[in-house]
This record gives sequence, structure tokens and C-alpha cells, in this order.
Amino acid sequence: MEAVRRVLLTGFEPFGQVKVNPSWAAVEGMPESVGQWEVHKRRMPVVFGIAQETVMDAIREVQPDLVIACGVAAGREKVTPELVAVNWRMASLPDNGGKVYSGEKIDPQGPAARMTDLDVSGIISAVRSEGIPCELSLSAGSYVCNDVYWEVLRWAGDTGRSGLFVHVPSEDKVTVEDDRRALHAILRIL
Ligand code: PCA
Repeated sequence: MEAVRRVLLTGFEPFGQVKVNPSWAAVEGMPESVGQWEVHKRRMPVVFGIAQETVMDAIREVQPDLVIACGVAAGREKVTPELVAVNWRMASLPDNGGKVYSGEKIDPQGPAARMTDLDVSGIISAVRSEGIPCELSLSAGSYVCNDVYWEVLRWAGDTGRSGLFVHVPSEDKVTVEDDRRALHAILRIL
């Protein structure tokens, strides 16, 4: 018997034009366990800084081995695992606290970017083998999703654990059910 491992899955609340956020819909509907993974879920606020605090509070509580954070990228056609988080906040769309950023570092002392140590090629193959369109993304943007990924990868680097961010398209491109099947496929190979 393999030891149980804990995964923290997060999705976001609605924001801007997104009235129902498929990232949280997908995460909320995940089962309590997938294979060896004990699944923990959190809904995240779309607020710079507060979202980072929320994910770190959840990490302290759950003590996960793996964090997979999800968000919607409405313009995309495919499920897109993100390779990097950049040290940058820039968004003309106000966050849910009303704040906009014209461009500044998240952490003035930090590196330019952080990269996941997970096998992204293997992850993409696993999702595609379910018949779900999937490709690597080289930028999680500079809005709240990137902010959370930055913090997750900082934690992962500090603790020797792993983190991933997955952007999902709007529901007319990929259904919430397929987002969930993608998460299952990812958990099965990790
Ligand atoms: N998508 C936004 C933030 C919340 C979400 O679901 C983003 O891509 O930054």
C-alpha cells in the first residue's frame, strides 16, 4: 500500500465578466480522494495579496505534499498547465478589491521568475490521452492567478514540495467535467 499523500486544489471566485468561475466549479466537484491522493479544496478570492494569504493559510492547515491551483483564462481554447510564475503585478482589470496595478514586482528582493519542478510534458500527455485539448503555457499572466502561483512556487522551493497552476478555458470551450477529468489525469501520474 502506498502512503496517502495530500493535495490542495484551489479554484477562484467570480471576477470581472466571469459570473461563474469554472476553475472553482471543477475543483468543488472533485472527489475527496483520487488514487493515493487525499483531496483538500479551497475557493480563493480574486484579490491581490489576500489570495496569496489565503493559499498560504490553507497550506499551513492542510500541510499538502502538492498544490494544484486553478484559474480561468477565458480567451484560451485548451487546458493550459503553467510553467512559470513571474515576479510582476500588472492588470488594468481591477481585482475584486478594486485595485489595479500598472506594473510592479511582487517581491522586490525575489528572482524574476519561478518554475515548477513537475514534469510538464508528462502532465500534458496525460491530459491529452483523455482526449482533452491541452498545451503548455509560458505565462500565467500578471493578474491574481500569477500572484498565487508565485506564492505556491515559493512555498514549493522552500519546502521541497511541488506546485502547479492550471488555467482552464471558459465552459463553452472545455466543459467543467473535462476540467475535472484533466485534474484526475494529472493526479494519477503524479
Ligand atoms: N483567473 C484570473 C484570476 C482568477 C481567475 O480565475 C487570472 O488568470 O489571473
